[in-house]
This record gives sequence, structure tokens and C-alpha cells, in this order.
Amino acid sequence: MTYKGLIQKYKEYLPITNDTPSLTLLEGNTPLIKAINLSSKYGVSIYFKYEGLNPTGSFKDRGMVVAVAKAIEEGSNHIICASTGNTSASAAAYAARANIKCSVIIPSGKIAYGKLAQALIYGANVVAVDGNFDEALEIVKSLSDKYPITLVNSINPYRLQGQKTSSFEIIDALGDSPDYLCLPVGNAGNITAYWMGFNEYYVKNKCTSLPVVYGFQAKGSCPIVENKIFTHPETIASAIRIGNPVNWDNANKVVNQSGGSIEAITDEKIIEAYKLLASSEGIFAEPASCISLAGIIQKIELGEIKKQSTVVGILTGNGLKDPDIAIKNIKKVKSIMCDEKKIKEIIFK
Ligand code: AN7
Repeated sequence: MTYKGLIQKYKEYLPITNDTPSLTLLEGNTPLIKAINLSSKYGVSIYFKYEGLNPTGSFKDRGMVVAVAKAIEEGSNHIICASTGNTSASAAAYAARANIKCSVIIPSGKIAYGKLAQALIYGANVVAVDGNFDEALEIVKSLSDKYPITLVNSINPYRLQGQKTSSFEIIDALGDSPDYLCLPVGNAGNITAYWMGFNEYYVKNKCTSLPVVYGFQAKGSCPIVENKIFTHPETIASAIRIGNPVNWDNANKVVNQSGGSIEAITDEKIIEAYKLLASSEGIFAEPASCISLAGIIQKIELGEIKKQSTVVGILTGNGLKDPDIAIKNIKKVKSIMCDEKKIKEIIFK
């Protein structure tokens, strides 16, 4: 059957009524790619759910399509979000598609260039502020309380409803739950959504068990790990530069219920994994996403991911969103004379 988008496909699992408008950019339905080289290196079956192949290049599209459709159903014609980049790109795209207004508040100079380009080209009202994500979110919450604007950050429950569908696709692809699920944690919406998805789908689909969920935060921005608000979060993984996560309590519930944990990963390890993923599997994901691989490696080394087990890492965003980081972390390309002999010397060195 032709794929008609996430709402159509998972209607029975989503809060969809006869009045919910059909809205889609054919989000979801992303590939679960076996990491053949890393799997044989580590003796673990490693798969990546490549969410960077969604229409705007991140997992946010799954939740945004539902949030925007419901906003329209409820009579709204203006959505708003604070964002470290991907939410704003996604909100702007779906608002354009649905012909409604979109305002995005972003921390000035702290979002990847590709994401900024997206929000602008999709026609959102982009406001850059001298503050961080958490401060911007407080203002967005206050505005949406006072005025007729729909908040589409992950406090909006429809976001998590849409995002849970990725778990369904993982179970469908593997025929069972994986033993472990590894993913980045910022506002902790996604970890909450995945757990909801596995719980709603696994019995019906005769899975043997639920996965152990391991979430990862960047060391300079790890409020859940240290159990304290970070007022000045810092990390190279700008997508998860969040000091006071909205779904903090939910994240703790997920790790308690699944027998998992949330751990911190240094920026150095994030960049190592970022390069390793691209060079060993041909998959380019943004730094925040590569914390999944850095975390998988750490857990294998600690023996907390067992040999021969199956692990799924979530690659939340596309590497092309942030080419600056790639270029900064690879050795410089020097240009030379356009001469066959010189080129031959270099490529056969
Ligand atoms: C690539 O766009 O919060 O734990 O404003 O862009 O559900 O917050 C992005 C978050 C992981 C963290 N990976 O997910 C935003 C924003 C990428 C992201 C996360 C984000 P949550």
C-alpha cells in the first residue's frame, strides 16, 4: 500500500478524529540501518534508526505533524516554539504546508546554520534572542498562556504522540523489541515518547520484552545526570544544549521502569563518534545524534550492553544540518595546482 504519512498510517494509535485535517509531508517510515562494520567490530548487533531522513531532516517531524494538525482542528492559526534548531525547522515547514503562521524563538548564534536557513526559507517569523533555550521557552510558555497561539514544544502532548510511532516502526522492522535503545536526551520528550510507543505496541505484536533504555546528555549540559538545573549549559551538540528539561520527571520514570540510565558523554567523545559513524558506516548524523553511538560504545565497554545482543541507536538529525562542525573537525583541505602528476602523487600516497 502506498505510504500516506504518519497520521494516516497510525490513526488507530493517535488522538485523531474525523475533524483532524489530513496533513503530511510523508514524515516517518525511516530506515532502520544495520551498522555492519561496527556490529562486527563490537560483537553486538547495532542498528541505527535514521531519523535524519525525515522531511525536514529530524525526528521532530513525527510529533510536529500531529501537533500542527491538532492545532488547526482546535481552531488555531498561529503556532510558536522555542528551539535549539530542529523544532523550529519542523514547525516552520508544517505551518507553511498548513497555511498558518509560525513564530520561532531561538538562542542567538547557538543554532546550526542549516536549521536557521530552514526556518527562514519556510517563512517563519524568526526571533533570535540573547539568551539560552530554557529562557526562550519560559517566554514562549507565557505568551501562549496569554494569547491565542499554540505552543508546539514537547510540552504539547500531541508531539509525543506522533514521536512514539518510531518505536512501532522499530518493532515492525526487527519483528521484536531490541534489547537496548540508546538515544540523546535534551528536553527528554523523545525518550518519553519512545517508551510510550514500545509499551503500546509490544504486547499486541508479541514481542518478548521491552528494551532497556539508555539516554545520553552532553557533559556540559547534563541536568538529569547531575540532578540539578544547568543555568549555563554548554556543548558542541547545540541541539541538546538544554539546562532544564521539560520532561525531566518522565525521563527518570522511563529509566526506572526500563532498568536503564541516563549518562553524560564528553564533547570529545561525541565528535569521535560523529566521525566514526560517518567513516565506518556512511551515515552522516548531527553531533547531538552521534551521542547515541558514543553511548553505545561506552555501554559495551562497561559490559552494560551485552555481547550478541541487539541495540538500536536513534540518529535524531541529519549531519547536513551542521556542516560547520564537520569541516572544523576534519583536517584542512589544501588546494594545489590542477595537474595530473601532482594529483596522482597525493591520491596514491
Ligand atoms: C538532533 O529543536 O529541543 O530530548 O528545540 O534536535 O526530545 O528534547 C531539539 C532536540 C536530540 C533532544 N537530537 O530531544 C529543539 C530541540 C536532536 C535534537 C534532541 C534534539 P528531546
